[in-house]
Parts: sequence; structure tokens; C-alpha cells
Amino acid sequence: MEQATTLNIVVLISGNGSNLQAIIDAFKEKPGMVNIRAVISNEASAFGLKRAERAGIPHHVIDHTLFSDRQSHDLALQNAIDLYKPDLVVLAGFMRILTPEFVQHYHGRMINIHPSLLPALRGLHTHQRAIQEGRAVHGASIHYVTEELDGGPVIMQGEVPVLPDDDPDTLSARVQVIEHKMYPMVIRWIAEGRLKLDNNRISLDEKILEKPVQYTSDLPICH
Ligand code: NHR
Ligand code: GAR
Repeated sequence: MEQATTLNIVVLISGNGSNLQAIIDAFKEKPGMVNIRAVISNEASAFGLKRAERAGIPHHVIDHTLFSDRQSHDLALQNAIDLYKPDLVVLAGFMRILTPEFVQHYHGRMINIHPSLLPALRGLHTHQRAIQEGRAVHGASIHYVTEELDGGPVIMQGEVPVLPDDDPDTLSARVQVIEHKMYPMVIRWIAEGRLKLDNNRISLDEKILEKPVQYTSDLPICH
């Protein structure tokens, strides 16, 4: 069932913003489904700010280096976000660990895309670690954000092979191809009211999700 109201989102970035671009592109032909109210970066030099500018989306920098501690940075970030009254906060290559207070404020309303098959390879430098550990399969996961870093309930995962000649850049590029398809799909399900977090359990189409949805390019539940 389609939801009549628009899902208002705020996207947090730190860098290139290719996932932001995929979200902008996915919903520009579907007015009324998802409205990107603002893009906020902790890095003034993030290229994603230019993407927001180009798309006519309000954008702001909340520079973490100007704050004395994480609490005060996160409070400023929270105040900036809440001016836009988002239904959902989307972390898209956002590189700062968020305080428990911040995370609780957006409980069930904040998602992240992480470049690994969680629970494997939490944290940073996942592509390099996947290669070093000799993994044959790598990928990306979309999860609800909780206090536990990269530990919240996983909504969707997509796999890519690790090839013999891969370096972190070639592997990252392969992972990003599926990220750009996965993220708009999950945001769409939330906009349609099909996907929710209930008592720390994910429900999709009124059924508890027992394991993450496996992304394939022809997902049957993607209408
Ligand atoms: N915050 C909480 N509380 N929980 C999560 O699950 C979070 C989070 C903040 C960001 C994204 C995450 C990822 O997808 C994310 C998930 C940054 C770091 C990190 O160590 C780790 C994980 C993620 C993002 N950041 C360093 C820090 O001290 C800074 C690194 C840098 O600036 O380059 O914050 O991987
Ligand atoms: C994405 O691949 C995302 O999975 C990863 O950073 C990239 C951001 O790319 N996220 C993290 O590593 C979070 N710590 P983008 O800025 O082009 O969307």
C-alpha cells in the first residue's frame, strides 16, 4: 500500500556523497515520496555539499573540530537536524561516532550504510581488512543505528566477490555499485510504511524480519 504522506529525510555526510547522489536521483522522478529536507556535513570540504547545492537542497556544515567535546557537537548537530523535522535521518558516509544521547533521540528513525557484511568487519577500513583477511565475499549492510557501533538491527545486505587483484579502491568501487541500489530501496520501503523498527525488531510488510533481506538486482519484494 502506498503511503500518502511524504517521508522527510535529513542526510548526514562527511565526504564524496555518492550515496546521497543515488538517493537524490532515485526520488527526483517520484515527487511526494521522499523529500530530502537538508544535507549536513561535519567536513566543510565534503564534495557531497556541492551535490546538494546542485540539486537545490539546503546544506550546512557543523564542523566537529570547532567543538570541545562530542556532546556539544552532537547537540549542535541535533538542533540543526530538528529544524527540518525529519521522519528519518540517513547516514551516508558519515564518519563521526555519535553519542548515546544523540542515538536515543533518533531511535528507530536513523539508518546507516556500512561497507561490510555485518556483523563482520565493524568499524573503519573494511575493504582493506576484507582483503587482508583473505575473504572471498564482501559487501554492504544497511542497519538501524543504535548505541553499539555498527551493531544495530540489519535491514538489508548485499554481497560482492573479492577478486584476486583487488586493492581497497577497486573493492570499494564494486561495493558502492550495490550500495547505490540498496539505499534508495530501503528508504522507499520506509516511505511506503512497509519497514519499521518495533521493540528493536525490524518488521517488513507486517512480518518480523528474522534475517536481513538479501539484496539482488531483482528482489521480488521490490515493487
Ligand atoms: N554512532 C553510533 N552510536 N552507532 C553507530 O552504529 C554509528 C555511529 C556513527 C557512525 C557509521 C559507521 C560506519 O558505517 C556510524 C555508525 C565512523 C567511525 C569512526 O570510528 C566508525 C564507524 C562509522 C563511522 N569514526 C572516528 C571517530 O572518532 C573518526 C574517523 C574519521 O574521522 O575518519 O568518530 O562505519
Ligand atoms: C560508502 O561506501 C559507505 O558505505 C562508507 O563510506 C562510503 C561513503 O561514500 N561508510 C563508511 O565507511 C562509514 N564509516 P559516499 O560519500 O560516496 O556516499
